[in-house]
Amino acid sequence: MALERTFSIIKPDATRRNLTGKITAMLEDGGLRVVASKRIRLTLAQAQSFYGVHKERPFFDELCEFMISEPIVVQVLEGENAIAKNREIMGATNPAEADEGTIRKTFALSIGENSVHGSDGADTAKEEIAFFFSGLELVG
Ligand code: RTP
Ligand code: MG
Repeated sequence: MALERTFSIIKPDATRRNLTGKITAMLEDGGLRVVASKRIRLTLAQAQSFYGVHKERPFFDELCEFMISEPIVVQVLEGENAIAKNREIMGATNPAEADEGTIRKTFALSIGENSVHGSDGADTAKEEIAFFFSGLELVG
């Protein structure tokens, strides 16, 4: 299978606890390569736009407020089957349901403050990468 790229966020609950390095190491140990990375602070409008697909959900406002509460680290990850592999390394959305050894089982505080985001498919990966990075910033 060809190399694939996916988009990842290290969320505010994790940057606040200085877990950027530990989480990145888990992604690398799982077989993914960081081909772009930056620490940024989202505006409310950017968070609402990024999570637009969830705007009718009851947790939308809370999610957007959480995502702007601290800086985040956005990354592009590359590897064989990177989208599915990243979801596997992350674990289930709710840490109580996540498998042992996953990022969310290890670090997440709750279903909302769950330490990482990862694209859920090829189309969203492409859109999410383009939302945060220009082609020049992707160094494979
Ligand atoms: P993500 O998009 O962040 O990778 O996570 P996911 O696919 O596992 O979860 P998704 O259903 O797309 O939800 C996006 C994010 O919204 C927050 N959430 N809060 N309070 C709640 O019930 C609730 N449900 C979801 C989480 O931060 C989740 O990652
Ligand atoms: Mg999702």
